[in-house]
Amino acid sequence: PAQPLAEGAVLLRGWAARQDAAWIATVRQVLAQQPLQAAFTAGGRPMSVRTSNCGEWGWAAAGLRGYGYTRSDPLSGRPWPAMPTFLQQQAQALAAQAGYPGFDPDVCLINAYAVGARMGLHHDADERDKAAPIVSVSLGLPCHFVWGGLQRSDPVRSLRLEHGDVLVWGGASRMVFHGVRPLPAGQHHLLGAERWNLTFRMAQRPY
Ligand code: MD5
Ligand code: FE
Repeated sequence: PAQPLAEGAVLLRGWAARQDAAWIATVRQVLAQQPLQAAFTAGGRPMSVRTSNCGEWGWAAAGLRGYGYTRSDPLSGRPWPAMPTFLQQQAQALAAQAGYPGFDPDVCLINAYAVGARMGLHHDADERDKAAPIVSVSLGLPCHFVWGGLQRSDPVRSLRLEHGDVLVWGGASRMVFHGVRPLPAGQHHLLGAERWNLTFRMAQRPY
């Protein structure tokens, strides 16, 4: 059953675990076309998370050249690989389950965390239509996810996200500040010492 975590935010605990082999095989196919690569902050420093994308658009952080959604990888110049049908359909079904019918993502951003990798507190503001939710799927090692309010200075809550957990962020929760604490060491039977997070977004399409 769907648990509301906050207004507009729905936790579907373990919903991607039942078909985890299909999720992982499909992501590996994307990574064969678009390998994980380090992202760079606006200041030019490498981030600890490595990223890939599939879909019409992708999110790229190319350091001094800025960051945002592009149609092609700024490093290779090649268009992002298409979003596999399996990912598109799963993301739509998960969003509908959370109360967001009509979700039609044009981006799947893939974040890969090695042990120690983290993501600082931020909110996701580059998408055109903030009415569209973001569907987040976690695979592999568990992490400590933190999320707060609409102000950076708001107090944060911590949530352990495990393999197969799905979070749908919409409505009043769409713009909350969030981050990921440094990934604790461990071994996952399918992903080894890594965590993957997939975020499905409507970056340029209207919702
Ligand atoms: C992650 N990724 O675990 C997280 C999961 C990112 C990112 O934060 O930007 O790639 S997505 C969590 C998320 C997305 C949109 C809104 C909210 C959380 N939120 O309202 O807390 O790699
Ligand atoms: Fe984010």
